[in-house]
Amino acid sequence: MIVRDLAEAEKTNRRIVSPDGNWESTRLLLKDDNMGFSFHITTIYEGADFQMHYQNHLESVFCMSGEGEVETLVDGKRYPIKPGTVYILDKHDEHVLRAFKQMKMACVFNPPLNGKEVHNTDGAYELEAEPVTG
Ligand code: 9YT
Repeated sequence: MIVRDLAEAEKTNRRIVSPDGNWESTRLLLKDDNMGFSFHITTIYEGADFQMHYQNHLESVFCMSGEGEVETLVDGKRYPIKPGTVYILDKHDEHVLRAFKQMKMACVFNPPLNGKEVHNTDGAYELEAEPVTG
C-alpha cells in the first residue's frame, strides 16, 4: 500500500507551479506507482481563464471548493462549477476553464502523468515528460 500526505507532498517536487500563473498541482500518485492513472490536487487561481486540450490524456476533475465554469469549445456550452461538480473530458474535449473564485480540484489522468508536465502551446501534456524524483 502507498500512503501519502498532501501537506508533506506540497513541500516536495510533486508540487508543480504552472509557469502561466493559472494553477498549481500537487501530484500525489504518478506513473511510477503503476496504478494506471495519476491523481492530483490542483488549485486554479482566482481570475484564471485559460484553454486546454488534453490530446494525449483523459481527465476527470472534481471541484472541492471555489467557483468557476468550464466551456467546451466544440459547441460553446458553459457549465458552472461549484463544490461537488465533476467534469469528465471523455472526448479529449478542447475546453476553457475559468475560476471566479480560487478552486481546489481533485484530478485523475489516464494515462498517468510522469510528474513534471505543464501545458504545451496546444494546452496538452506531452507523454514523455520528466518524472519527479525523490
Ligand atoms: C483542471 C486542470 O486540468 N487543471 C490543470 C492542471 C491539471 N489538472 C494537473 O496537471 O493537475
